Amino acid sequence: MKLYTFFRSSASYRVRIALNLKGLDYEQVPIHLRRGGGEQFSPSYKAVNPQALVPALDDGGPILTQSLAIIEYLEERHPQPPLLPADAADRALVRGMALIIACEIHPIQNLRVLVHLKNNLKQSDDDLNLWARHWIDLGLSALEHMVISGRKRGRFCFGDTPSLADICLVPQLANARRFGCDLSGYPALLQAEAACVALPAFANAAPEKQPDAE
Ligand SMILES: N[C@@H](CCC(=O)N[C@@H](CS)C(=O)NCC(=O)O)C(=O)O
Repeated sequence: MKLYTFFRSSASYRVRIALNLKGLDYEQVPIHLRRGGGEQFSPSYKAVNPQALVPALDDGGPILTQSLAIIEYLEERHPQPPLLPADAADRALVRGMALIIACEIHPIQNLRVLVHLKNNLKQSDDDLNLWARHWIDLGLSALEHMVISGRKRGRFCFGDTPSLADICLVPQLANARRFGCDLSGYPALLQAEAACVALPAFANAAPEKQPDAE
């Protein structure tokens, strides 16, 4: 299996965690998102992913893109250990938590959005940070509430085993710290993060542990 990835990319980080939790071997193909204007825009990478985003997964069939679609594929092909609960309503709750991050937080402060705000809309670096922190805080506040009031309150976001929600949470918190967010208002999320990073699958997926880390 070949994963097109960038060490600091939180969407790639999600897939690395899922692969590690499933105990799957994979080769990393680093795509540097900054070097030379961004290797994601090279014709050779756009042939892999026309969206010019990482991650992408080559498992011998069609190239797969979109981190959550990739993780759901891994879940179907390699069901153990499960990353989603057995009950349909519980699964929807966990997917809902993951989607708060993957749909409502991450895309609004992704690299290309910030580059557009800066280069074309002439916003300052300070404004960019304020923008990112605003959307991160809004999403994390909702997620904190969902975790605390969830019907399976445990060590992780949902219950006592890591799920798709935790896979999205840990990279998003790392990203939040890069933008200088104050995370002290999210004790339940920090507790889930601590439980996650104690597991080698999460620890070994961390940006600083990757072969392309700078
Ligand atoms: N929804 C996509 C998001 C992928 C994405 O935004 N990747 C970022 C890195 S985390 C990227 O490649 N950014 C390059 C750019 O913005 O030019 C997914 O979950 O895979």
